[in-house]
Amino acid sequence: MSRLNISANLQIMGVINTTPDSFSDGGQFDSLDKAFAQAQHMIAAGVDILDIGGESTRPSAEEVSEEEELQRTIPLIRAVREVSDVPISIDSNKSSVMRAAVRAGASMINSIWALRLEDSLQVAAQLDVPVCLMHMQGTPATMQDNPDYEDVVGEVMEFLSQRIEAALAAGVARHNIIIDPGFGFGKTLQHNLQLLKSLPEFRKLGAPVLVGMSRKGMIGAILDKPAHQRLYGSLSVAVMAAMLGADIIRVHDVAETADALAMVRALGQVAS
Ligand code: 9MG
Repeated sequence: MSRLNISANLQIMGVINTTPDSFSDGGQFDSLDKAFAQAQHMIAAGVDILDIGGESTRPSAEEVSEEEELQRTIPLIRAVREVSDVPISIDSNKSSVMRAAVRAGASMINSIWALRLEDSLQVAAQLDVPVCLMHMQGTPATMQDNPDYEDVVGEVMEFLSQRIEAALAAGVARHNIIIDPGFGFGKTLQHNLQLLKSLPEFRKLGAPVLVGMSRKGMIGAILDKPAHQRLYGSLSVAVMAAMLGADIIRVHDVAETADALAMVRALGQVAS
């Protein structure tokens, strides 16, 4: 019997951040034209889902008004919809932005707050689209000050299990729930590595597992390299996550990740 855990539905989510201060894009894609070009590039490279966000999660990032977030994301969603039917996820924590994004053509919600803000649980239930519930300890502004757990894997699993229950109670369909351990969100390097190693455990919660480690500090801490030099580290952790059972891998470098995951898929298809 094979000990591999490769998902039969392994997918690549491409990060399209429209914030001028996005940590790894360095503001490169801060205009609609540049973000649209980036989306087209990802579509050509075979992306499965585009994740469009208008608010940075960097600790030092400024809060973005609803109006600004709508201006950054909605025209881009509409523009992508005109040229492609690739699934679009809206990375937002404001229920008004979620609603507007789905109206403009998005078909998934990415919630780093696991729908804990405003009336987002109810809105997600009404919109009836897949929703990613992510774990985060603290808030984006303070989460890396002193991440602290007695049992990081147990605590993150317990949190996600409670958020699944809350979503179900609010009327979110079980088949629409995706979970995410939230790499880098209130975690030290050791916490992140423990979570990665324990990824098969998360499948027991009965929902697809999304992971995002691309270009993150955990890679920088190991390689001692800045964000723009973390491609090989990002590909390595994408392959590890795929072999440990992740279903959706959120990345900046879609073409390169597509090649790496094609190799993983080929292994997954070998009869044991
Ligand atoms: C918006 N964002 C940044 N990092 C992320 C991650 O790891 N997972 C999800 N779901 N969203 C993220």
